Formats: sequence, structure tokens, C-alpha cells
Amino acid sequence: MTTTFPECQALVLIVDDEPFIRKQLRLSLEREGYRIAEAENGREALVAFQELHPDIVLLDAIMSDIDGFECCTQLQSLEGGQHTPVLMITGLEDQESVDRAFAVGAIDYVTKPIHWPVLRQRVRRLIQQSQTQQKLEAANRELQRLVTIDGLTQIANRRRFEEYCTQEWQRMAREQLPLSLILCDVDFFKSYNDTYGHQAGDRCLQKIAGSIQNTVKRPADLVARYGGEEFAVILPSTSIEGAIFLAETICSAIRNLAILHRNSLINSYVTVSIGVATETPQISSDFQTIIAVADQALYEAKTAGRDRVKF
Ligand code: GH3
Ligand code: MG
Ligand code: MG
Ligand code: MG
Repeated sequence: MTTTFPECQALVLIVDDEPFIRKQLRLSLEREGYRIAEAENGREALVAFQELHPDIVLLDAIMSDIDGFECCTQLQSLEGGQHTPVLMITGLEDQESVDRAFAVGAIDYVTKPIHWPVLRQRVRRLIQQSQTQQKLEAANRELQRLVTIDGLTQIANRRRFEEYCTQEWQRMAREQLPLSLILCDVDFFKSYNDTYGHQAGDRCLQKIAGSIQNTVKRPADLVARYGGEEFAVILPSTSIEGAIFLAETICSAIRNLAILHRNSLINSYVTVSIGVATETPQISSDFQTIIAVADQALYEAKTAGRDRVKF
């Protein structure tokens, strides 16, 4: 009884200079349901690999022009090359050839004449392993995203903020450039929740996060949710003047969102208070000092009447 494998939609690239071998491989693997592409030398294989992104490469060792070993070496440096299993199928049985095949990146090795039931299982297992590996890597990337993004506002979370702050603080110390920090706190937000409900409060935070993110243009600048209704912007290589300008832009952008807040004690809309700090770090120091300075400025913005920037 022949079973068809579930991963059979996979594309197999067969590379061999002997047409008869290619034909045999094609027929037996097509029977399993795999899709097949062929190349008759190393050069063609490299082109086909880049165009077709196969799930596995079955590679002959001895071929004219680029041989299997050289081909395998070059495959590793192509996009997706590290993730695609290469199975060497060759008449060479000596230890040196086997060692060399593994050294250049082949993941498995079978010798000719081909033992078909074994080849079938090897191909199947290599494709399965590679698919599992890719799912795992995708899951890891998603996990990495989830641990650094705030679920409510979809901007960086506190963890990411601290990570990035540490990194940029050290970079600015090395390059002796100023790092600026903006701390932004929503005014009378407790009473906003009390007036409109917690869900409306959540939507308000989403709008504010989006608005801050929109005002920040440089890829190196990071907008983060620093606490409940507090946001932070890290601005590497930015002077105090640049940071104040951006803070003023954020302050008026939030005011101009015109989110109604009838119990605000200063006007009828949601506003924010902002503290700004700039420092050219010393190698031995850490970023807590700049946070303390920005926090103090934020406190001054609050006590001076809110809806404003202090530094
Ligand atoms: P101030 O102008 O002095 O900043 O007054 P405030 O009311 O904003 O300050 P306070 O720190 O007393 O209140 C912050 C409020 O933010 C309290 C808390 O319920 C609310 N808050 C924090 N996180 C969230 C959240 O994720 N969703 C909602 N809806 N509210 C939040
Ligand atoms: Mg050959
Ligand atoms: Mg607060
Ligand atoms: Mg507040």
C-alpha cells in the first residue's frame, strides 16, 4: 500500500546532469504528489532556486561547471538558502566527499544507486522538519512582537521602551550626541473615565497613541506607552530645541483631536501635559537620570496649569 504524504504540495528541485536520473527522480517523487522542478547543472540550479523558492533541493555532486559542493556553498548565501534543506544524491561514497558535503551545508546524503523507499522517507522527513522549523521561527517572531507591543494601543510597551532607552543611551554615550526624552501624561484622565466610562477611556488612549505616533517621523524615534495614561518618546541625536518643537507639536495635535472632556478643569477637551529632557550621556551613567529630569518637567507642566510643555 502506498500512502501519500500530507506535505506533498512541497516543491522539490532536482539537480543532476544525467537526464535519466532526473527522470527517475521526477517520476518517483511525482507519484508522492510533490511538485517538481529540474536543473541540469549548478548554474541553472542557482537561478531556479531564486526564482522558485523550492522546499528542498536534491543535489548531484559531480556536474560540469559548478559542481554540487560549490552549488551548495552558493545556495547558503541566497535568500532562503539557510532554511532550505539540501539532500546530496551522489555516487561518491568516500569519507572526504561525505564530509565535504556536510561542511558546505548539505543536511543529508544518500548514495547512488538510489534506494527508493529510503529516499522517499528522507525527502519526506526533511521537508517536514523544515516546515516545522519555519513555523517555529514565525511563532518566535510573533512572540517577540507580542512581548514588545502594548496590546491596547499597538505602540511599543514599557519593556521595549527600557530596552531601547538602554541601547540608545549607550550609543549616544559612545558617539557623544544628545538624547532627548519626552514624557506625556493625559490631563484629568481619571475624571474622563468617571465621566465617559472605562471603555471610552481606552478608545481615547488609542487615539492619543495614534496621534503621537503620527507626529514622530524619524525611524530612530520610538513612541511607547510608558504607563497607564503616560506616553514616552525617545529621540536619539536630538537637541533640546528639536525635542521641545516636537513636544509642542504633540501637545497641540492632542488638543486638536478635540476629544470632548466636559469635566476637564481647564477646557472642554482632552489635553496632555509634557515634560522634556535632553542629555549627552556619560559612558558610566544610566538613563534613569534623564527620566527623573523629564518627570520633574512634567510635574512642572501639571502645576503650571496643564496642556503645556516644560523642560
Ligand atoms: P492629572 O491631570 O494630574 O494627570 O490627573 P489624572 O486624573 O490623569 O491622574 P491620575 O494618575 O490620578 O489618573 C490616571 C488615570 O488613568 C487613572 C486610571 O484609571 C486611568 N488609566 C490608566 N490606565 C488606563 C487604561 O488602560 N484605560 C483606561 N480607560 N484608563 C486608564
Ligand atoms: Mg553527476
Ligand atoms: Mg499619570
Ligand atoms: Mg494624568
